[in-house]
Amino acid sequence: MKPGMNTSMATNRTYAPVEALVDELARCGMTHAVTCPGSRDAPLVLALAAHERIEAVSVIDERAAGFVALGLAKASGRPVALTCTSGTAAANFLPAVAEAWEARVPLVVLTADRPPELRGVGAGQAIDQLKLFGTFAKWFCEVGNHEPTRDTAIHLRQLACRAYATAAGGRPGPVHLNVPLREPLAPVREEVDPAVWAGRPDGRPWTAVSEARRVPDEATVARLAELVAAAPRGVIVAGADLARWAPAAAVARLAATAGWPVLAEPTSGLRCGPHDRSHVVAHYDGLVRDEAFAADHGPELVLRLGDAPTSKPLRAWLARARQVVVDPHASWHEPTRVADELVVADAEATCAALAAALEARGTDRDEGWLASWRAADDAAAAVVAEALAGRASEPGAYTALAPALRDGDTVWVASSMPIRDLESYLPALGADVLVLANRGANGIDGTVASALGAALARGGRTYLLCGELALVHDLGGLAAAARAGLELTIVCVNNDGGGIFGFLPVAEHADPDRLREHIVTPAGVDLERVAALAGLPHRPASTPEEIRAAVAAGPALVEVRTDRDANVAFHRELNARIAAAVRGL
Ligand SMILES: Cc1ncc(C[n+]2csc(CCOP(=O)(O)OP(=O)(O)O)c2C)c(N)n1
Repeated sequence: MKPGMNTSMATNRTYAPVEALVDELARCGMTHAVTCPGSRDAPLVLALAAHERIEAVSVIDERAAGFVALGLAKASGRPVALTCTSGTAAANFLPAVAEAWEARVPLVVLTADRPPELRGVGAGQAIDQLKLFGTFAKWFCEVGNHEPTRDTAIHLRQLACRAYATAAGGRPGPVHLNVPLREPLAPVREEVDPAVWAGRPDGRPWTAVSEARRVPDEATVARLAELVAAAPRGVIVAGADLARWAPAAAVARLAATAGWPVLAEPTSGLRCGPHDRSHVVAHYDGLVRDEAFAADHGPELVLRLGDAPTSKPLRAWLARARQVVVDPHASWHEPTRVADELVVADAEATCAALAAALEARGTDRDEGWLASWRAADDAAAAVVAEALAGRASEPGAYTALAPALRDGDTVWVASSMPIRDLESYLPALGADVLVLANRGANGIDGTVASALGAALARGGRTYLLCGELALVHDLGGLAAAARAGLELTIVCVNNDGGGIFGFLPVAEHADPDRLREHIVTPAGVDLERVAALAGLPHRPASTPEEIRAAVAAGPALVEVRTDRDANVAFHRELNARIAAAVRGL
């Protein structure tokens, strides 16, 4: 219970229905909300802030607020409310709502609006908010203005249940309720009968929603078991965000039963954690980059769980293989477009049923197959560890914290090279760490705000790994973190622009001056001043050892300066050394 909070204000005809809506969201299980300032949304904001079971965080900038809600929902796995006033405020939610749709993150977006008579007539702060988020919202509802009756209370309570369940259920994603509000917008006292607005007496939701798991039927399991058993040289690809759909132990058990390696993307939950990692291959990007290894290790079958990893060499290698994709939400996230089969079923249940079926029937295992993957991964890990120690490099900066990570830590990884370097070079770890990234739309926007949301959801230590453009892109997120009193630890590689473009053909073919000004875009921002904005100490560091020491001293913005051209050359050298080591096995 929040001390001193008036949890049921029920002060007037505007607040009473809004409070019923908010109370019902809490009854459904909502624990967090993000609020943005305004007058039109004051009833929504104050009702969320006052509710005893909802932790409300206030963020000034709606673009950052959207990503804070996204980070909260992604890290907690639960729908988070996000509210703002009318007008362009609501439009600033779009990037986060788009990412939430693509990445299947549940949000309940509550935009305050002018009532119908004040729309399209030049009233202040009014834009057309109907279906503002287009196809990115799973469900849109114009909540409307209603008479203050029991019927309205029942309608709103069930609407809240539907909003919560729609965001969380099926293919999870954002829902949008547009809430027109009339005066009084302030909590001035009026005669209100609490019985009119009350929910069910025992705190239950108005309508409890249960959703059956999509457990694969016996025939499907038997057919998949035959396929797996007939392919001793198979692999499991544990892709992005799999941790949200299946626990690592279930996938590890299936891998052990089949005798297959698990190519584990960093956000899959399989690369790091206390589960059995004896089948986990972390350096698959470096391995399949080598043509000889890729050709020798063409798999008989690939079972893909989670979204496809980012690695381009892996995607190309996968496209040549026979693939079965387990897709719990029929999302058709199948960028190779050559999968043989899409199994629409719960990932955890499918792994468990398949493992049980294989254990019962037995498999012809090819022990040499797993051993050769393991040996190659170990060789790659040794090369990477030796190459990164004691020197300044981007892969070294992004993987520096690996030995220092502990159970319960959260790592948020920015788009561009940070997620790619982690995918290529982060070794498998025993610490129970949650690694998160925005891989739905791969934006470099909202990175700090997303990490802030994850930190609020999880507590404990949160690390943000990012390039300096992603950091500068989200100064609003940094200001939001400072205002929320949350001290992030940020490891930021400053390579004077977008280092990723040096790896792309545009770097070879574009006019160098135009490339620099319009594509690489050095920000020319002093990160010491950026740190001051966030109230964080600024600590320059270069080697992994220095980075760990800088981080051990407490929350800070750790700046690692690198050179873009040298970084491209170093990646090529490192990948060549991995290939040479693997060929020498
Ligand atoms: C919102 C958004 N705008 C633009 C891009 C295109 N983009 C991809 S990577 C990148 C550069 C990122 O630079 P930085 O964060 O410094 O990381 P680095 O490339 O140096 O690793 C840009 C602009 C994007 N992905 N998202």
